[in-house]
Amino acid sequence: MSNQNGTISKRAREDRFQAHDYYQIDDLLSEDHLLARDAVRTWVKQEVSPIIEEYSEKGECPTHLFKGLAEIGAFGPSIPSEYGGGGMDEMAYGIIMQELERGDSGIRSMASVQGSLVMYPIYRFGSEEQKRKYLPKLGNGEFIGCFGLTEPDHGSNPNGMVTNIKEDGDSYILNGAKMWITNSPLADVAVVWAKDESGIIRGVIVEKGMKGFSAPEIHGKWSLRASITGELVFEDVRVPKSNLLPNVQGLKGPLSCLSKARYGISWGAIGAAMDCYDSALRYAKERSQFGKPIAQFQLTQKKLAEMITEITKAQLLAWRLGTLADAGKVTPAQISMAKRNNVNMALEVAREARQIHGGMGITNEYPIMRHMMNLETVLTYEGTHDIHLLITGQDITGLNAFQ
Ligand code: TGC
Ligand code: FAD
Repeated sequence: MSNQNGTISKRAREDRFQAHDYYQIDDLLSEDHLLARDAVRTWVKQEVSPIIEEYSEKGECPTHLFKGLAEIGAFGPSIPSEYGGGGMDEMAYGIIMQELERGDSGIRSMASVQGSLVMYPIYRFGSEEQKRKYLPKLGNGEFIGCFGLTEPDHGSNPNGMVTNIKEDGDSYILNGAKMWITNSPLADVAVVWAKDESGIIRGVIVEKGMKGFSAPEIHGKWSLRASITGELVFEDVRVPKSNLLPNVQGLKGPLSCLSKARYGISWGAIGAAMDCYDSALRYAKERSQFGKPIAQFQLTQKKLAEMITEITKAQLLAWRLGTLADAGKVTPAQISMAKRNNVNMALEVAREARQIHGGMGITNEYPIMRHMMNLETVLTYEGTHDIHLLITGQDITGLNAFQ
């Protein structure tokens, strides 16, 4: 299909992936960060970009990419390599998420869940035996994992969960259901959060094939269509006591995994925004109306100038977050601010980019609508836009709006 200028879509796709480094943030990164960034950028360009529109349209997860993601070190980049991770720092982890989400938020999700929500809790809260059993296979993509926190009636308020475990000899009996779980229909391993008989939240590792455990797919999503989402249903599932994560109790267990994943999302969203900006800038220079390129109109320049300004501010926020994370000084509330700001920024950039593309902006010739629809999920999962505002509100006032 040709666009209104007669140029073909293939060219638009091949030309994408311009670097946008308005404030020379590359100067703040190490050689290793730049190498990781370039390797993932190349992989996304070769493996994701050529297929992603098709998979999104079909509403199908490109499962063959799990192996490639493992090979480029996208699963647990900051988990030590002896446990199957990448052995890199938090900055590198963020940069990798940015490059993956430049391709598609669903591809970044595949990596976020595997690394930050499955490998990380096992690494941080698991026994040595659990780490040795699961982490290498999750790191190399042999196992796919998922993270079950949200329930049908408990999304923003996970503390209200009703999924529960009861002791029975050398096992726990697990009952309940989780909803909106990325990768669940494919997962070999699920990290599930459930209340024990004292009402304390505990983490258990549930394996595919355990009797009474099923993971039906959720259909009908208009967002994150290349990522598979499902439920987790537990009907008297017998889970060996050795599958309990021994080193954490309470809501801070799952929330600290979320901190890790939200950090990655605050970087990832910048990648989606950059891809939309790239496409809009190129289109504005190529597309003429009233005898001149639309990039020459002041209103188009305003849109583009504001887009790159917001992207640059988000990059600086993410970079600073990375330095704080690497110094071990980052707070959950700082991560909330960056997740909320950067995802919202990316969604606004996608909307402006869509306008610049005119009618072409709604087609699959350009990545804009796919990113825009994806970002509606990213704005909601890992804590909604408003929940993160209230976390900031609580942090600065000392007053809890959730009670
Ligand atoms: P609250 O009393 O504030 O906290 C309970 C305990 O947890 C500690 N804590 C944290 N620890 C680490 N990291 C964080 N981010 C933390 N936030 C809080 C806190 O210090 C306390 O510890 P302690 O020792 O005193 O017990 O809890 P609350 O019940 O008032 O809830 C607070 C609230 C609403 C902010 C929280 O529950 C929340 O964040 N809600 C949003 C839920 C959410 O984000 N769900 C995400 C599900 S997973 C997902 O979406 C994956 S998408 C994956 C993909 O495809 O990429
Ligand atoms: P609700 O909590 O019902 O919120 C509805 C609205 O009410 C929102 O606008 C919210 O901001 C607002 N609201 C709620 N409480 C307040 C308040 N106190 N003050 C003001 N406003 C409030 N979860 C997992 O556990 N694992 C996963 O892998 C996972 N993957 C996901 C993948 C997709 C595609 C999607 C869409 C979701 C996924 N989630 C996952 C779930 C996600 O984290 C939740 O959807 C999210 O936390 C919001 O919960 P909810 O959808 O139940 O909305």
